[in-house]
This record gives sequence, structure tokens and C-alpha cells, in this order.
Amino acid sequence: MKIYNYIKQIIEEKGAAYLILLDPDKLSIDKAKAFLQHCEKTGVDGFLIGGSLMMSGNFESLIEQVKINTSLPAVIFPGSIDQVSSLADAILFLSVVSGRNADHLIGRHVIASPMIKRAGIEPISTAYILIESGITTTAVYMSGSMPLPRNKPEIAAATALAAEYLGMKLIYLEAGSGADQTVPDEMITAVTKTCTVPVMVGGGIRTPMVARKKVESGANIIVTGNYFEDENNWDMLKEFANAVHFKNPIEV
Ligand code: 1GP
Repeated sequence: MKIYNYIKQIIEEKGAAYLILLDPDKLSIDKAKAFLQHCEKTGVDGFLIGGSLMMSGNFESLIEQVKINTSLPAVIFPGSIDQVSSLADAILFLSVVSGRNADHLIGRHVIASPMIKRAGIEPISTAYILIESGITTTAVYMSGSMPLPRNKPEIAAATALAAEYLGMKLIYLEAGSGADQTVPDEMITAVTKTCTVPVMVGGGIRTPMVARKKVESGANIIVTGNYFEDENNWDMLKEFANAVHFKNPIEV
């Protein structure tokens, strides 16, 4: 099954999908196996793999660890055009539609497309919408674009709708990794009421309660990264997964 269809099926069955972002610079290969297996056991639906910088060179090894240790999909969340690999199942083909930087709207894509075709992985066309979140996040800085004002849900909704009309299959409302403030609930509601494609929300989500609030506001996919970079928090994975999977929580 295509990964996009798998995600839509999870949304249908469980209410919303829960993805974990793996940053190769933050998760060491020797800890990966235990973490990944724990994620699968506690109900995580898949992994996003990528980072804004690639200091460690662990990008492909981490994808490999996902494939070896779990049956869950490995989806590249590219921080740059170097992050394309045939080892993954799919790649978020991100266009930073909140910005007006042509390079991040279409420029890099021209270079990356033949690489993705050669890799034979599924591109999932994604409208990447950066939302102002209290600090200058890495995503904002690296994209060289302004984030969308957090008190303007109507701009977010119109931006997402334009992306859907352009044929994009997924909307990603992004506060940025480690954000002080998450994407506002009213903004999530405005976007999900306007669009028909799945809406993913991430950045700064640190409690199951906040994750659930995002889902209740309309989010179809929740992403967390930062919080589980601390091993002491791994015990909370089940609570997060169950908060997201409101239709179908699991007993572990
Ligand atoms: C970042 O939305 C993701 O791209 C996850 O954010 O690391 O803050 O959970 P956090």
C-alpha cells in the first residue's frame, strides 16, 4: 500500500495518526533499536526522518534502523536536497508555501525530483506552512522566509486552500522543532474546516493533553520530535499515542 494511503487509513481507523520525528543528529544509532521498537509497541504509526543540518552523517543508517527493527514506514522529512535515500518508503515533498522564497517554493524541487525518481520512493506533495511560534526556529531561519502570523487563522486557511488547489496532498502546520508555542488551536480548526486533505501539526508538543487538543481542533496527524530525544520521557509514548488515537487507543 502507498504510504499516503496507509496514513489516510490510520486516520480513518484511529481518528488521527501519530508520527515520531527522528533527527539523525539527536538519536544515536546505538540507542535507535530500543527506541524504535518501543515506538512500534506503544502504537506509533510511522517515522519522519530528517533534520535541518546533518552533522552526524547518520541519516541513512537511521532509516536502515527503522526498516530493520520495525514494520512501520520510514518517511523522509528533508532538511535539504541531500536527504534523499532509496532506503526510505516515502519522502515529504515539501514546498514552503508560507514563504515567498522561490528557491524553497520550487527551486530545490527541480534539483531533487530526478533524485527522488531514481531512488524509487513515493513523493508526498506537502504544503509546509511555518507558523510564528515565539522564537526564530531553525526551519524559519533555514528557509529564509517569514513565518505566518500566529493570530491570523484566515491567512493559514487561505494558504492551505491554495496549496490544495495546486494539487498538494498534505498540509503541514509547523511551529518548528522545540517551539515555545504550538500551532494555535483556532488556526488548526480554520485550516481543517477549509481543506479536505489531511492536516499534520507539529512543533513544541510536549504533553499528551496538548496532542489531544490539537486532534480535537481538527488535526489529522500529530508529530513530536524533541520531547522523546530525552530517554527519560520514553515511558510517555503510549500516553501520546493513545491521546492521538482517540477512536482506537491500545492497551499495552
Ligand atoms: C518539527 O514538528 C516537528 O519539525 C516536531 O517538533 O521537535 O518540537 O516536537 P518538536
